[in-house]
Amino acid sequence: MTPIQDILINNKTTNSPIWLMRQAGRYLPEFRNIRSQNPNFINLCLNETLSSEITLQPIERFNLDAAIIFSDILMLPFGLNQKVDFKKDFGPQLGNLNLEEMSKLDEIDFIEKLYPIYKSIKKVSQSKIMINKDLIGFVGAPWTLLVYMINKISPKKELVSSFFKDEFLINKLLNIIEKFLKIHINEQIKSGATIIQIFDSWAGLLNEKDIPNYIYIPTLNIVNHIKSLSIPVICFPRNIKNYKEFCEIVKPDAINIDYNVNPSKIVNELNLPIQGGLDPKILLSDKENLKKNTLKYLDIFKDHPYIFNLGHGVLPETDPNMVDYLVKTVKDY
Ligand code: 1CP
Repeated sequence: MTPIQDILINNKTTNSPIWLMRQAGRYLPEFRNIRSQNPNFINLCLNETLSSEITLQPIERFNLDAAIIFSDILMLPFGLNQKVDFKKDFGPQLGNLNLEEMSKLDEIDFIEKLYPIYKSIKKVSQSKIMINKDLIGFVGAPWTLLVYMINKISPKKELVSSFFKDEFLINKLLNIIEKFLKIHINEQIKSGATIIQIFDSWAGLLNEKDIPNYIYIPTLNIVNHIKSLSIPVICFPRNIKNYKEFCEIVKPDAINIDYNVNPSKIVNELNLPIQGGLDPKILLSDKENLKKNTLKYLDIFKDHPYIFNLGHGVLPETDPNMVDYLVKTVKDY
């Protein structure tokens, strides 16, 4: 059993495995080299040779316990034939929604469109370097995907006031998202993903009254689907108002906390494995400060099943030497 599975399944507290959100990508020179020759981000995700190579880049460099597949949560709307572009210094830009066409979309066509992702997962999982390590497949949560598909650009800080005006559209779209998320998850698992992480990056945008309908119920459906396949699931409902309530209702196998969560408080409130928390900006400071903050998390969680990770993704300006120092600090603990 891998160190991470030991925590997720047996709730072990004696080891401290580590992987990092956004560990594959932007801050690594070897990634930037590939990226500079591949201006189209979607095509890069669909190039199984390069995407499997990028997935393994951080594993070659650092003593991490898991790889996360190089892909994006917006490959789902892409698979549903909504146009998705990644613009430099702007972020994602989606095209118009054609709900009628989307509701008629055939499962086989969706799988075929995303097939290189699954081939890339298979390739990574067969790599020798992955022995005793997990391969994390992932999806966006239904709510976060709904936000991008309707808003068409990153909502950054708030939703447009008209967001909820067409309830028919929202409910119909949520059904489609849920159906194809399950298919996308099935294919990732069949190809070799050993854990699924659900990213709900915009969970913090909702008022309390809307959280059950847009977060708890749709996420629970996905979590239960993953559990039915006997694969552990980690949820990251970033900036959600109430992590405790989320865990009691959705019951993932582990919860990733963001960097605004007070670790000493949450450790007493949650009785499931916890992942993450460290502010990625700490990696931009110095080694002494990094060590101090890393040890703080390790000390607080030393008697709790804990997977070391960050409270959001590795920032592009991070020095890879700092990541190396972080991994070593955790491994030496
Ligand atoms: O320009 C580039 O080089 C592309 C930058 C990039 C990368 C490296 C994007 C664009 N996506 C990714 C990969 C990615 N995205 C991974 C795999 C790599 C890894 O984690 O190591 C993962 C897990 C994601 C997940 C993702 N994509 C999330 C959830 C996590 C989070 O950061 O909150 C979200 C919201 C996205 C959408 C997305 N993809 C890319 C951008 C610029 C955005 C928009 C972010 C925003 O709205 O501000």
